[in-house]
Amino acid sequence: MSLLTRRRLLRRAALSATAAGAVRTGLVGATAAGIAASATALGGCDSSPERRTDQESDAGLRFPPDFGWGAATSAYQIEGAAKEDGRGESVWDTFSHTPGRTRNGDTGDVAADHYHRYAEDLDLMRELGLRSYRFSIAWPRIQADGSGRPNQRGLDFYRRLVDGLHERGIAPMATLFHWDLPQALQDDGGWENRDTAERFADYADVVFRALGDQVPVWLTINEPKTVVQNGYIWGHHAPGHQDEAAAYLVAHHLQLGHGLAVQALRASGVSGRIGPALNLHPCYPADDTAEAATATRLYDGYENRLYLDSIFKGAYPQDVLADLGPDSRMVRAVRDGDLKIISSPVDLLAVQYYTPIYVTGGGSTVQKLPTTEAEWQQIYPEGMYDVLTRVTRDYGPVPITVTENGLPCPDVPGPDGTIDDAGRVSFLRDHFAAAHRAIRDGVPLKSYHVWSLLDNFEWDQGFEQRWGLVYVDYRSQRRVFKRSAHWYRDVIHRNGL
Ligand code: IFM
Repeated sequence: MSLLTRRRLLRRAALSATAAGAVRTGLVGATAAGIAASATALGGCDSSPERRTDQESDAGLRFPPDFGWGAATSAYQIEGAAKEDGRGESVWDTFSHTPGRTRNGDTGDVAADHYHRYAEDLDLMRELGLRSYRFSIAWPRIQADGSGRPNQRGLDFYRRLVDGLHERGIAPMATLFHWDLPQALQDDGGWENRDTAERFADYADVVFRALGDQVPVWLTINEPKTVVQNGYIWGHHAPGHQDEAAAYLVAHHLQLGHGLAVQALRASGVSGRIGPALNLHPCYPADDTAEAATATRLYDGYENRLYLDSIFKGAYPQDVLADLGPDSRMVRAVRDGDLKIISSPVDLLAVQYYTPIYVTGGGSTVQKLPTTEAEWQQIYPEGMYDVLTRVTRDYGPVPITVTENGLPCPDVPGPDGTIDDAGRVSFLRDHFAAAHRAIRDGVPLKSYHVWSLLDNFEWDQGFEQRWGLVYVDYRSQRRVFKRSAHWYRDVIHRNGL
């Protein structure tokens, strides 16, 4: 086990096993280093003290004329209808139904009932003025067991959805895999099994041929890093393993699946554009020491370059490979030609930005900034600028879409029924302003999707964290625009702040 991962695991063991997230930054490390004295766990939704712009100077910022203002969701988090119309079981059905795995035992069985209420939700999107909607397709709806003959009723649902988007003037953006792997494939080894990457390409081909005439943008695999870290190192996401050797093997097969799906799109003759959806975390040294700078470089390798270098440069980063060691399962699994597949040319990069990471000389992490209700998330809008400019600088001018950015707030309807999530408004305004600066400085950013359209099933956190622009009363399934939704509608209308 690599030094870096051993430290992470030790830290994880000391953390309370509650919060969700792609990164587990170290509250414990923070205490040890004494650095986080200024960090406040807001547990709320206040605006960031780190903002670099003020509201007045942001006012008047205008985005490019055709900018794709959007919002994002994923299938398991909103659809419900877990057993309908031939849908098979996914790893998240298994995981969420296992006692103790999710907060309050919540599952995605019903979630926001979007499968039945999609038409109402499409109307909400129109009311918001969305120009783009990013959703995911549930693989087990299309192939219940992950392979073989497609389930027409599953395909029909997504056909109705994309048709409904077009009718409302909203461009569909479809993610092929947002973590709901068919359980049957997991039973055969899941992403540890190279064959899953092949199955994924077959499934992608089915979907391209069925919906390709109506979907202009495809995203392959959502946040492979989260599957690697949360699903296979920490184990608080499906499939719930704690096995680092397997984790990086999974990282390779996920990326192989990505590359094969890109090739499948080209082979299908469908004209859509395609790219990966990566959650990128800017890594900064926690102090001015040379040790912190060195440790930060390796941390960045695991967080970012492990996925960017392979896709855009056709090579895994040497420092990460060296840290994993030549006998690691991942290094042994890479076959001749794999990196060529993984680096099949893409049309765009989807960036998901939530938090920075501060790395100490010892290779652990500390929190230096206020967090949100998601304890792993520190609020740092400038990180959006840094991530966007970095990928353009290091990987060339590939068109970028932000496919996720947002925060959870403890949204409770007031006596008059309105939901005043002022902190979400500040958060989004600051991140939009940072994105605008990146565009000004040459980043080809084409669109921006807020996470999320609706409150939804936040994985191991169940329904307690509310990430939506639109409030969902899970008992009645009533939807209510939060203040942020009204504000976002005005932003879209003005095309700026
Ligand atoms: O809800 C998740 C989403 O599924 C993937 N990106 C991070 C979000 C917030 O944790």
